[in-house]
Amino acid sequence: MRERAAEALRANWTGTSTVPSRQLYPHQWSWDSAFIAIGLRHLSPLRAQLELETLFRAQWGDGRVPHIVFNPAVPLDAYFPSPDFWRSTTAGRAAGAPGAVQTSGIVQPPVHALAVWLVHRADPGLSRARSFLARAHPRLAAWHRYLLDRRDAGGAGLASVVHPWEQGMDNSPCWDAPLSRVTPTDPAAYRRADLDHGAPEDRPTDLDYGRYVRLAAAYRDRRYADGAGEFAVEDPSFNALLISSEYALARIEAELGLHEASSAREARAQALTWTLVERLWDPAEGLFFSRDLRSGHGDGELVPERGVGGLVPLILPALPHRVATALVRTACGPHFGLGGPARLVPSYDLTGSAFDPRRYWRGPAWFNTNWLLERGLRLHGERARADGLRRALLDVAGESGFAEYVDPYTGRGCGARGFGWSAALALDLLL
Ligand code: 9YW
Repeated sequence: MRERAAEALRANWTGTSTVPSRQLYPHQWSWDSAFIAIGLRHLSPLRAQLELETLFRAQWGDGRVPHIVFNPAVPLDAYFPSPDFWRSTTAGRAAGAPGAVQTSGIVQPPVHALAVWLVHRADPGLSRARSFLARAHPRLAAWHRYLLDRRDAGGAGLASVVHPWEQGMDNSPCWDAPLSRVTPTDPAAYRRADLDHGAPEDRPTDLDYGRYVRLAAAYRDRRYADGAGEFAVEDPSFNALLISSEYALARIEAELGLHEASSAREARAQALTWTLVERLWDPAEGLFFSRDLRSGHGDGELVPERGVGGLVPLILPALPHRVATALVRTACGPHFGLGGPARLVPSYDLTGSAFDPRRYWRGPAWFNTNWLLERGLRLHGERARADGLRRALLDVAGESGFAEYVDPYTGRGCGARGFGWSAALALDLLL
């Protein structure tokens, strides 16, 4: 298993970073790279450091870390939207996009400080010799500052996403309501490269794509200025990952001798956890929900769809005990089937009307979200459940050839094989 996972990661390594999949995603993706580095550290701590450093070389002047860093050697039509769509070196200039590389202009979940910390811990000697933490620290601090300041569209302290691609679970039913207000771009205006490699019944629909393209083009045309978009959502998974990375950044600061900054950051991470509970927790449902800031009045409204993102705050150490207990109950109940009918936790409510066991983030199980839940269960003392999930994750990863995502009941693989984070996170759990 270790050898096969290592082989998949070697095959996806470009020399400076790792692609999620050679065919479907031939560039560098932001949160993929963070998860990949977490696995890669067991094979080569140096490569794991380079993976993250390559990504941070594409950081913009305003602090944002782009969701894609394009490989100039890959043909333009291999992935849509291609670099010419985003115009990072022209439209992005207003927000400080780097001139030397082409990137997208939206972001992805901030798993990076957590990855930097775990990569450091794998080989502290190498890390010190290369000043890995000292060089990463200002970049991570600027990245978090961007999210907590410029993306605080709701004014409560949480970061909001301006596109479903930013949250990472592209076509989750959680986005159906906020997306329904967006007029789709005419499909004749672009060509979906994803359908060259992925089965249409597994992928987002054309209607979804039209809306993704409209939102991204509008953001680009505003020269990536924040605050005015049609789509603004406070998401529990995105914010939980940010808070978890704030804790990791506090540890990085302590390691660098920045003790005051470290304590202040840790206190803030705790306060943000309570804000997350205040804004997004639904005690009756025992789950976190996304807040659609553009619906209703003033503060927006919670979107009543049960996505796996609503379980992800289980990774937070300062979660009140009653909330953690309720989350575990929900994970093990009929909607997510952990330890019951589901082999792995699905991306969306098994009983939901939009549930589809094959279609991307509308039901299939993903390895990154299951890895996060395994960590969360362990953190909150649920050792037997964590062990069970770890075993299932390893079995399904091996059987499916490190599939991109799987049917949550049968574990049957869908999408790409030899997928970057699936191999990396299996490797991480093996050790
Ligand atoms: C796409 C690369 C990315 C992931 C996202 C996933 C998908 C891109 O692939 O988005 O074209 O649909 O939804 O989370 O980072 O693996």
